[in-house]
Amino acid sequence: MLLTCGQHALDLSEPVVMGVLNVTPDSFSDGGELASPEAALRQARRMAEVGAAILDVGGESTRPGAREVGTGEELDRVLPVVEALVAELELPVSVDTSKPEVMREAIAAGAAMVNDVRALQAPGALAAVAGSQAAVCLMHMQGEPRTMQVDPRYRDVVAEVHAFLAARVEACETAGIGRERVVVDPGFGFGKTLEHNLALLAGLREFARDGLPVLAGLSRKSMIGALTGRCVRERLAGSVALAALAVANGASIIRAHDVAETVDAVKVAAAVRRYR
Ligand code: 8Y4
Repeated sequence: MLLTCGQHALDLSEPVVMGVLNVTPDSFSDGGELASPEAALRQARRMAEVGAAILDVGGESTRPGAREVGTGEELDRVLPVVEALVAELELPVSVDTSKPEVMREAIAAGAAMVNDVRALQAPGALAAVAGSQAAVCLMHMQGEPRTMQVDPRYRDVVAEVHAFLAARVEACETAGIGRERVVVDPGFGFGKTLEHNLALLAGLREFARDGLPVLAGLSRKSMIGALTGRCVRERLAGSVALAALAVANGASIIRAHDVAETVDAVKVAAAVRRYR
């Protein structure tokens, strides 16, 4: 399976790792250490060296309870990093944003993918991607980051998330974004209880069956905290275990903070999946 990703054709015949590069000063996983483009670039080089296939640059914190960021502030954070990464590295660069203006500017700066936790639902977002060759990751979220973890409810979480994503894939096709550049993502932790997250991971094959690449973002998330009692900086083993399980259940792209460890987990899980 090949994903059209701007100038790149990303080979997904084997699952790959997307490295997370936060450029938010308040990012709770990196404690604001990555405020400067230079620091982001150093970390990006390291991720590329240890086997990341794609890098995801995000300037808007979407953690539960996070405040919203203005367009100007997000552009100031993200654009210098996207420009530097595209200039120096061979890998496709993804921009994590829901804002059409940020999408357009990042794509103009060379971004090869838009990773949108709001699945291109903002007015103008479909058009911002349609007029390019960029790929898009359509993610499911119930509610908005500030309040999404307050009593999320589903009748059948796998069926509802699947139906939402199918409708967004269709909206993309209607807007001129062909399936060869679409990735789907159930959105672990985005308006989901532990039980919802487990149901989605167990049911991930349902999503992969449609033939589109499935992205899973589980790295350091609160479901690991709920299952192990561990704080964010102690969640590496849990994250790696979930990455392997997601691959076993059909995921093609694993979004992760700890790239080297996740690349190994993805390789062993892919070997087992291939054998099955
Ligand atoms: C510790 C560190 C605990 C980070 C939680 C978190 C996804 C995503 C995020 C995802 C896609 C996060 C931008 C949330 N998660 N994009 N983005 N899929 N496509 N939380 O699962 O990493 S941010």
